[in-house]
Amino acid sequence: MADHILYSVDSGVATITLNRPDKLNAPTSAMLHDLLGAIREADADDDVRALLLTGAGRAFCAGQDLDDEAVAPGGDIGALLETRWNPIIRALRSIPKPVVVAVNGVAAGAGANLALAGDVVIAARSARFIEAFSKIGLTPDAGGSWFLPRLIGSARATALAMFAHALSADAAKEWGLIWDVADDGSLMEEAERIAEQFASGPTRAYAAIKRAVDAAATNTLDEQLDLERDLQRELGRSEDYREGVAAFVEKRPPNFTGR
Ligand code: LHQ
Repeated sequence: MADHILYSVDSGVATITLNRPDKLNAPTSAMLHDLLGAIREADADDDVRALLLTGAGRAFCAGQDLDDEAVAPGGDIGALLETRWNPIIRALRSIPKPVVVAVNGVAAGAGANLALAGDVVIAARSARFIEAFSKIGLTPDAGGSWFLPRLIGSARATALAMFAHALSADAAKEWGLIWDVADDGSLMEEAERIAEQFASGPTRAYAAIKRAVDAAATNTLDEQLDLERDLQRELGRSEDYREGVAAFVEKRPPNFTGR
């Protein structure tokens, strides 16, 4: 993995950092390839029980590198979505571990939607979210047209995408686009605290939560009740459920192992 994606594991947390700060972490095709590799590495490592995704420098991610020849006007830019962005979004939604995103600065275009693919998104107060696509004659991709209406409703989703306005971190929180805002100086400390908390939590329950919440987008109530039954049946046989109940009865904090 080249140094445009930084990867480290500590205290059960895999931290993935987009590292092309001079271009506001706008990923090239090669960088996207390595980002997917990092997510897969975190998925495969049993010692990793939470992911933390962030950016180096003053931006989180300014979206697709518009200088990349793969997105030259007139070409098949859908191919880059198919081979690079979409597998990343799918991987973040399907990895059975919580994904914390620390939005340390501007998140634009596919970079904004990459952030929204996380489970718990926390932004620095100075960060901005820009669904910048229509400024260059495009429509939200990287899952944006799915995440936005679910998170903030179709009226706000449509206007945000059509105006391509910058949305402040505070407004993003107020609208329900993200979980929380932190002062710039304490963002990483706060995001690491959350990721470490998740890394010692009931991993399988977290995986079930993300599956159930995503499935609710398309399921009927009947289908969702069936899914909840199935997920709960599996969790009921887990070591963490046994430990959780024992800890409750013994009035002590649980020691979850993710099994
Ligand atoms: C960039 C970029 C960038 C290259 C800043 N590319 N260099 C499309 C096609 C196909 C498949 C996949 O999906 C997509 C969807 C997309 O994501 S399309 C791209 C959507 N993103 C944008 O349209 C945002 C473009 N960037 C901006 O509007 C601004 O840079 C923002 C508002 C993010 C930040 O503005 P400033 O703080 O004023 O910074 P800056 O514009 O001066 O940028 C700093 C440098 O980063 C600069 O390079 P330079 O060599 O001149 O210092 C920019 O050219 C470079 N950069 N975004 N997406």
